[in-house]
Amino acid sequence: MSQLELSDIFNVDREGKPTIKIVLFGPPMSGKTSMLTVFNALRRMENPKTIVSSLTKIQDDSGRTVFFDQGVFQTPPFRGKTFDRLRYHLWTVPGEERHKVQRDIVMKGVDAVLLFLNFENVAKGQNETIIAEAKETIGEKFGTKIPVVAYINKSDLPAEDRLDKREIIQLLIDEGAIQDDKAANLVMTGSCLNARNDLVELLTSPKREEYFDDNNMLKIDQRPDSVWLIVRPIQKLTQLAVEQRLEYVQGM
Ligand SMILES: Nc1nc2c(ncn2[C@@H]2O[C@H](COP(=O)(O)OP(=O)(O)OP(=O)(O)O)[C@@H](O)[C@H]2O)c(=O)[nH]1
Ligand SMILES: [Mg+2]
Repeated sequence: MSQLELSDIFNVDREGKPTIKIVLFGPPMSGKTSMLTVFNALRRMENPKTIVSSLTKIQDDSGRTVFFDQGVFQTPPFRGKTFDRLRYHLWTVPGEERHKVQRDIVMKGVDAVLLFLNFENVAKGQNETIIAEAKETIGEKFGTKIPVVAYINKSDLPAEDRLDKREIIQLLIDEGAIQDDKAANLVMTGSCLNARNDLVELLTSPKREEYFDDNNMLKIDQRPDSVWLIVRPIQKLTQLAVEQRLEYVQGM
């Protein structure tokens, strides 16, 4: 089993590269497009070579997603080895209720789902609806063959404007999205707004040389904590997807 390559366990794209399709699935205005935008900015700042194709968007004039946003990124070379580089196809869905058909289309061929929830008080019902819809769309593979991680966005909001995290976790458990004993590992929180602001601050800092190397790239050890928080859910999903496939291959 030690000779297994990523291309043995993931689909390969037209160029023969192993790919993983991750969909950010969540209610309207939760910040899905914002997360993809921050992710794209981060890749540009850290290593533009890891951007395979820039964000493609189908949006209306107000920036609402009406079909999808998509960006393709790849993992950097691993210590110069000829290691299969995994390509991430990150997709967002349009959260508005009326765009259910588009959501169904975007979910076709999904490998892993990021349930992208909203901390805002007013979003309680929308979070509930979208979790149920994700489960219904994917069916029995939900959370098993297709791994699921939950991310609750807008943690920057003051406590009185935010939902209770424990209640959201309970909802995820009740809906069968996350198992009780795994909730601590699979439910994450963060703020795309903070991540964006912190990146802008680095770019405009008078102490730029502390953060950027000689090639003008952001040093990875200078990634702000807020940015780590929004990268983590994607990392976790990738890890789960790899583990899930290895188990599957080994069980054959
Ligand atoms: N306070 C706060 N606002 C945020 C955050 N992330 C995004 N927003 C704001 O939330 C609004 C919606 O963000 P989008 O990224 O367009 O949301 P979306 O989920 O793509 O929305 P749809 O495409 O309609 O489904 C915008 O006004 C963002 O600026 C966050 O972390 N905190
Ligand atoms: Mg959007």
